[in-house]
Amino acid sequence: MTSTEILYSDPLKAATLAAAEIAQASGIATHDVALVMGSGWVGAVDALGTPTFECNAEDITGFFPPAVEGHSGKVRSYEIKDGDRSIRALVFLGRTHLYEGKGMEPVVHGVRTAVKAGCKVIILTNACGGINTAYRVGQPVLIRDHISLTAQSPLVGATFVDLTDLYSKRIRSIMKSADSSLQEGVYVHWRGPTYETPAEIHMMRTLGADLVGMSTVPEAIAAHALGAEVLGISLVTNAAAGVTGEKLNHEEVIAAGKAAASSMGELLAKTIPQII
Ligand code: 8IG
Repeated sequence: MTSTEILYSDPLKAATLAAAEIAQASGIATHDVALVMGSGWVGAVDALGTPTFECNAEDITGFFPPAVEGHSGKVRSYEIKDGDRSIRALVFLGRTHLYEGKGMEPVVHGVRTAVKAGCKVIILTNACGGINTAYRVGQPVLIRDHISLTAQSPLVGATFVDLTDLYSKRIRSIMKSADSSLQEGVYVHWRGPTYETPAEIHMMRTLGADLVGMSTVPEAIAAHALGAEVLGISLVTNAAAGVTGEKLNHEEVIAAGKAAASSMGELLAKTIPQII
């Protein structure tokens, strides 16, 4: 069987194999925390120091080459020192999205691999549109809860997983103690690849959403279902459709991400030792 066939026929086995390959190649038997760096967040990892290991994700079982600009498709290991304690962070630079049309398995393979690699906490970052008109471009927002509009789940069968504390209250409160200006919001998952129409954004706001994006929700569910604690952070990189009257473009997203990356990275570097 090819690596892709294993992913689709037995995703948890693919994740177990991928975790073993990362342990073997990096020399780090278990990792403590995983970070998935979305569009615009890649520069934030510089604040974690120099990686002790890096490889191309596509060289590991079940991973595909990157499909989006701003997503480099690397897997790295970092050592974060906290006194005499050493925290091992597994970092995915980029992710697979539902709109790529490869189905759900590649979308959640990274977080499943991270859990199999030992990670108890999964930090999911993304760039998103701001539906809440109080948000400004370049502002990070903690995901408090989500609304799924894709009608797709990474889980199959009679797995009735509770999602009442999907985005860990414990971790959100650590983040807010570290930066009291952090806001929380409800993230709505839109399949894409088109952005929304202004009418769809109006609908989402009416439903109670503050942020809109094309990722994170399946990964949060898959990680939680395997017992990991989840933090989701969105960087608002554009006002959602119809909010300002301007059109949306991907370049704006990349630029806003670049501008905010270093302060986001410092926040993560500072809070990870408190979270783990
Ligand atoms: I960045 O406005 C980014 N990702 N669905 N809508 C959706 N995804 C996004 C948006 C947006 N901005």
